[in-house]
Amino acid sequence: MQRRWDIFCTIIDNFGDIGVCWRLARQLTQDHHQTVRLWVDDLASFSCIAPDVNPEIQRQVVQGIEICHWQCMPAEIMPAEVVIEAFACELPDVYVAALLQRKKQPVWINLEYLSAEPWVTQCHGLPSPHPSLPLIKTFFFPGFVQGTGGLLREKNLIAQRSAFSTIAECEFLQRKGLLARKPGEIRISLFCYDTAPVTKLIRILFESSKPVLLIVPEGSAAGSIASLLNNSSSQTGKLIQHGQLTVQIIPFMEQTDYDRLLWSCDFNFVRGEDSFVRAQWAGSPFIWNIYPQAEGAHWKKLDAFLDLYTANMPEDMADAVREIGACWNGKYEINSAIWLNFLFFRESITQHNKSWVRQLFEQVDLASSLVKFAENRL
Ligand code: TRH
Repeated sequence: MQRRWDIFCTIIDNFGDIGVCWRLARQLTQDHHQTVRLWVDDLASFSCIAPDVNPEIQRQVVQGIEICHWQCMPAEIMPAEVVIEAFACELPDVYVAALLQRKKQPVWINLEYLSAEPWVTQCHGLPSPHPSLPLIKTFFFPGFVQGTGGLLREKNLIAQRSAFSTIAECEFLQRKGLLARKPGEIRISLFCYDTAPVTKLIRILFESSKPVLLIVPEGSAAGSIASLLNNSSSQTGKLIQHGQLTVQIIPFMEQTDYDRLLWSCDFNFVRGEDSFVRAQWAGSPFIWNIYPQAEGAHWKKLDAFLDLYTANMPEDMADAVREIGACWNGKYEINSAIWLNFLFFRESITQHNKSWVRQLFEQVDLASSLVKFAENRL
């Protein structure tokens, strides 16, 4: 049934919150024919991943989704039938007051961050009564296993991925002004936090026996690479050459183009939540820079994911994956041997990723889980 959905997103830092909400909004609209209104508190950041969004316009329709700035919520707001509060952002008081006026309780979902930790299956779907009002929220946890809400995955993902032939890749590279593929070259995309040992990686890549193209979106990693290579500017479009290594600094891409960038690379360094999931759909070996949390809470999260992901790998391959993951997140120092060991397993990791994706496909995707959950409640 076509329902009305309100998704609320505050952009705390970075792009993960809006990245997830934007994908979810598009999947609910395109795959499930739902009517979606997306409330965002920072349209300028949003427009970095969705350039069709005009940060000057407080209320606009993009790809069939009504996008509203939080500030433009009228006092007489009519709430939707399904309300998603993304990542525990707090709904505006006026909206909560309007929810109370509804004859039928809305389906109010608190969409949580992604984690592979075992407790997620116990908390997914738990009710959370409002402390003072007769309203109930439900915790919805994305995840990698049955008993969670699943992962964001559009219906035509596999079809699109398979249609990304060599010709489609060449067209994409050309359209984005990216260097064409050279024979024998290793292509790497690099998206990471400031804490990642980028300069160490660059020194390792200098020594590569094969040509390496490192594609880096503009930002602080690009800046530190440019200064390491004695290049005064990290302006976009810039090519920096050092031995076998070429670095191409690129502007931030529209989200679906970023997905294609991941498809076109042999290795993807990704971070946070959304690019991390997209690297898994892309299928090439990936290295995850996890969002650092207070008191090292992210280590458990990293281990929980690696436990699941490496479960069916031979031991030496699992060790290589674990080792580079630990180093990239700052547990030990990364060095050439660790990188070369990971590189050695390139083909087998790619094969493993195919079965990993098949395993993930056995789960219902997040948007479908949400639609089903809402429909059962309404
Ligand atoms: O930006 P992030 O670091 O987001 C993080 C995480 O979500 C983290 O869990 C959360 O706590 C924190 O934000 C607040 O990384 P993430 O999750 O990969 O999101 C980046 C988004 O940006 C993703 O949707 C992909 C998109 N993107 C583009 O659209 N174009 C680009 O060129 C690049 C590099 C990314």
